[in-house]
Amino acid sequence: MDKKRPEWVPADGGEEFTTSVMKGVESRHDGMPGTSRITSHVPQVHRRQLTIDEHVQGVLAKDRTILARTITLIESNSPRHMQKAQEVLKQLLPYTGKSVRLGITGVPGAGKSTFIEALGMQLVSSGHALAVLAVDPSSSLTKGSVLGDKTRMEKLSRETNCFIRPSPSGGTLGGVTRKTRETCLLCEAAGFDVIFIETVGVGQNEITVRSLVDFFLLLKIAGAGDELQGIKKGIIELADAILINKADGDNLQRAEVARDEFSRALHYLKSPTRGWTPRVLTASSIHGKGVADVWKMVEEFVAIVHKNKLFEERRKSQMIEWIHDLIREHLEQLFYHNDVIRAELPQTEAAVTAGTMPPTAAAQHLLALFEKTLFQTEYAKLDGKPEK
Ligand SMILES: Nc1nc2c(ncn2[C@@H]2O[C@H](COP(=O)(O)OP(=O)(O)OP(=O)(O)O)[C@@H](O)[C@H]2O)c(=O)[nH]1
Ligand SMILES: [Mg+2]
Repeated sequence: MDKKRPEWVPADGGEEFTTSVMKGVESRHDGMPGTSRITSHVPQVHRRQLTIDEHVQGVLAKDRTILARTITLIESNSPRHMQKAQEVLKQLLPYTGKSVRLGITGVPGAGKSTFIEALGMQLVSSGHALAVLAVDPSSSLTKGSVLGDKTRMEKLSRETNCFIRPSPSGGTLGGVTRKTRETCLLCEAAGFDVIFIETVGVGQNEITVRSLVDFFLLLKIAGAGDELQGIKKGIIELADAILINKADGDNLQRAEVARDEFSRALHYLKSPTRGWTPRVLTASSIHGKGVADVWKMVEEFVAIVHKNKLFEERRKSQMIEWIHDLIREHLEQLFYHNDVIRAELPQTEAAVTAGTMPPTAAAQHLLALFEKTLFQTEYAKLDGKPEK
């Protein structure tokens, strides 16, 4: 079958862009056979790749198309694109850092997108430029919610001062974190002063998001039965605020009870942010009630963390953490993709489960083997090279 690649795939993009688009039915919108009336007159021009300078200047000029294409570039896993993306980012770094990054997480259906639409509309109308990055929209739990998000943020997506972008969840090396972090930087350079990162709360995600944002907001719904679960998992400890959403209709009273319960629970927990006491609020995103209070709280928070220097400090330590995350991931990949390790791992695991080898000895054995293969590769590289 004839397959066409999406328009954002660079002309000389290789297999690293695995997505392809199937050719549609050749008929007009009225269902009659023939070429589409809308596109028939448009010449099919293959988009050429932008230069580093065009990426940099385009992002700084707030050109949304170029911003979108630059995000696509940083999302690519091809080493050549990664190198180019790094150069673009390097040049944009001096323009980054001036935003408030808000992480919004909660179980599927908690109302994250609805809340973002409500708060986002308020922010945009008061002159803010807002970027919304929806991480993990294709998570196994919420398949296909990108489409849902588009409709739920319908008004917001039409605003010129708002930029909505789903961040892919898959990929190797750095995965979500690298791509989302770098997308944040690009959005900052493009002048967005508020960045929302929406993610489905499934444990690990919250920890990742915490390491990306200045303010971490946990969305909850009353009576979902997971109140205590959050406390047990330690997720609540990461939150700068908890918002009990859907505080409307029959649910209002339950939401208020939940708010009081959470407030009590928070009282015994350590705040994730020095100088700030986490709060619990209620809101009805669908009716826009209580939404403005969330932003007032965020502004109060930002003033405090700027004053006590935590804002800068946290951003710096997040970047240091980022380096080590990348190194760890790279080493892990090298280890688990190493042929010798792959061959040896099953029998070592079997020896441990059979009780003939202690786990520590097993790990030491595999690591020693790995180190040996690394050195062998290095020696092999030196072989045949003339000595200087
Ligand atoms: N009654 C009421 N319903 C709400 C409220 N906020 C959201 N909803 C509804 O809850 C459903 C889920 O809302 P979303 O905003 O898509 O939730 P989400 O957390 O983004 O969901 P995922 O992206 O799938 O994880 C929708 O049907 C919304 O209309 C609210 O404040 N009150
Ligand atoms: Mg959503």
